[in-house]
Amino acid sequence: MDSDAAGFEVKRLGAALSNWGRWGAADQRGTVNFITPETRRAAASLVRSGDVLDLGMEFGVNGPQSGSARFNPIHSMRMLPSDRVLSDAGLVVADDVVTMPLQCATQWDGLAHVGYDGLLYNNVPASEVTASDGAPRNSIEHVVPHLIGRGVLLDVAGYRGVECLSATDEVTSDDLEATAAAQGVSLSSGDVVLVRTGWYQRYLAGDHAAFVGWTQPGLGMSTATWLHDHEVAAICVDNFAVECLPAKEPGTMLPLHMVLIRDLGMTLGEMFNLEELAVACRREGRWAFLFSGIGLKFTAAVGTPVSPVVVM
Ligand code: UVW
Repeated sequence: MDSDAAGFEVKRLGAALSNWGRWGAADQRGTVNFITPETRRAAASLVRSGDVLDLGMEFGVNGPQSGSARFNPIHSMRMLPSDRVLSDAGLVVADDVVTMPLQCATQWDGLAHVGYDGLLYNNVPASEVTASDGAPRNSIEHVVPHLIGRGVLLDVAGYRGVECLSATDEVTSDDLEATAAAQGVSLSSGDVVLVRTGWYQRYLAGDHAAFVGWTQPGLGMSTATWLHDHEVAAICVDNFAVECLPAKEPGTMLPLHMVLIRDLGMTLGEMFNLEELAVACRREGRWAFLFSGIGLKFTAAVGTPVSPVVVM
């Protein structure tokens, strides 16, 4: 298939799976609408030990970025205890400030992050995103307060019997289906699905260049239909870009981003640490849990850093 044909196929798939208008012409929440009070109550009933597992990176100078347009957080102090004593009782204070790209570490990609043919999710013109105003519609603050519900881990690396998928591996819908079946877990509408490839081990090993490099395992295009049909609320992967890089469709750039974000209205979670979670799920013999991924409500932003957790 040449690149024109591949691009056409990506757009054809996007049109077939489109959720535009499904929750109204003014909707800015997309598939997170699948999470309801009812699905949250069911998720809360999964809590057993109350132990919390941290799925996020620290936001600091040792983050994963290594030379691209994105950089690691720059943290500096605005007030130091040594600057002044504030009261007779000896009160001192410290304040700090961080400069960072919102997409530099564990993060959500929101619905204004990517589009094509001049349009973002739900028919919003991409030209609305401006340097001065950011994204007036489809911005992240409409989505992140609602990202708490039932999470399901699909440990594809574990299912395939490897520590980590190889850099050129693509995760297909058949892999997701087979992993869920082998784990004995069924998907429900409104689930947040977390897919483990093992790639996060590159980050833990200090190989940051590989971790955020442009050759890595991830989801392939066939997963778009699977995610749509299972009414998945959000997808999180332990790699840099959710999808495999480079894409298998010739001449396309981030084609799964295009279809999931722009056509389905799905929020994508990237650089999630699923290592300890996989160990805990295997130990307990269960793969569903209460998940919280409430990020920061940056006004008119296209993404947000997040400190996701699971309550076991
Ligand atoms: C990449 O940059 C590859 O992905 P994202 O923009 O979603 O972080």
